[in-house]
Amino acid sequence: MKIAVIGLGYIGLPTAIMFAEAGYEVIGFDVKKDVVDRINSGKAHIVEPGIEEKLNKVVKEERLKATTKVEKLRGANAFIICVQTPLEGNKPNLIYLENAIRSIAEVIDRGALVVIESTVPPGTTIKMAKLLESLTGFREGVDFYIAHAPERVMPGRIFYELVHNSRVIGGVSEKATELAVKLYKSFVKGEIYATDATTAEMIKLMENTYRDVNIALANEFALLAHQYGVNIFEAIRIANTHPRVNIHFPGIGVGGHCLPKDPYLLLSNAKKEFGLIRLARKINENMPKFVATLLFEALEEGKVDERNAVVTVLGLAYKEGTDDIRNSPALTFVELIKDRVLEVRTYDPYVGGTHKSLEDAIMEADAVVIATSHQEFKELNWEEIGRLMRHKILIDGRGIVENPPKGFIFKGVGRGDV
Ligand code: SAJ
Repeated sequence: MKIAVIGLGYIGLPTAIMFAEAGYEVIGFDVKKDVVDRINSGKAHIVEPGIEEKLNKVVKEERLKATTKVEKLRGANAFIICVQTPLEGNKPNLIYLENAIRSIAEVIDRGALVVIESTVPPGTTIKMAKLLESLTGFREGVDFYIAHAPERVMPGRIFYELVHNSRVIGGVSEKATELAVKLYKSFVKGEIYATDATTAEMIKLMENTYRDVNIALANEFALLAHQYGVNIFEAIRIANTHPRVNIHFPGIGVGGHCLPKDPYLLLSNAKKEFGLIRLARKINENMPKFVATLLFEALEEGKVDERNAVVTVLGLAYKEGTDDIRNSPALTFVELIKDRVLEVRTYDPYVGGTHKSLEDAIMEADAVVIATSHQEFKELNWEEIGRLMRHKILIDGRGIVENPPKGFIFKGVGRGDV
């Protein structure tokens, strides 16, 4: 059986490797020639633990080949689409997905299965089925089958999670669901839940929207805590001892390639306007601005003229332990303050930044702002750091500093108690 994987990025490449390891002949397609050349030489273009070794093996054994030529996909029994579905001005751009369907239309044989892994607005898989029908004259459920099988993995744990996470698979026709479930069972050990295509699309988007809305609630609690003089982290910790309460954590914002985008995908095909999800997005999008306010208040308290201030931002990644900076609130924060202060320095042990070492980054700085909760930052000795700074101002955008360090002007998201 031959499987074509279209889009060899963060999800497509690991998925292609899993199918190759499961014993299929896999042909990977990408429009980027440099990516394809790298893969064919056994080298990955993405960072993920274990990927180099696995890729090298399947390439050497000729179980995975990459190509930029649609023609090479001919004869595939299944097409797995893993292309990006970016937002443009809060509206999804499905051009990459449509291009993938157009490519498939050129080479698809009767009986083949098409699986969309890319995150898409509800209703998209059915639309793509219709597009493929109009391009080929084939019929879904008769001549070809199409299903949605959203990915659920977390970067850094992809190979473990691809195998062990449970999955949702929904076909346009029942036969499509059945064929897709059977295919994924070749490497998925977690439970596979079968449903229809639009339900599967909604489930994926609901999962990330649930998280986004709950983080927005935590952020609103944090803003309230400033008015009531409360340490929100203490309050959340105790509230979460209630058996049916699970409040998320407030912070400088919500980044990554999923949470800031998926709520808009969920709303994009809706006929009516809905308030809660959009409001939650706005609350989260506003958090970098709130942290900037804390910074400028602290500078004023410390009698530091903001136009002369040197500010060091610790962390650029969107979340701890990763080098991923997509939609990172740290970047938004830097943009917000850079024209108001003299100098913004950045340091991130995973990403890099303007300074290579922490010491250089904080030397003679007036203020430090924590924007990512990397473990390295949780272990810092603030009294030592304070000795290197020109002014001791610390802004905690991630709630990682429990006790305000001595001699500092300290402010943090949700730290109404200081
Ligand atoms: N964040 C908070 N407070 C919290 C939790 C997270 O401010 O309590 C922030 C993080 O710092 C980060 C952002 O939210 O900036 C997103 O982080 P995340 O860990 O919630 O999500 P992602 O984007 O890394 O991965 C999510 C995951 N979805 C869920 O947990 C429901 C992952 O399982 C999905 O595979 C992924 O989205 C995806 O591809 O959809």
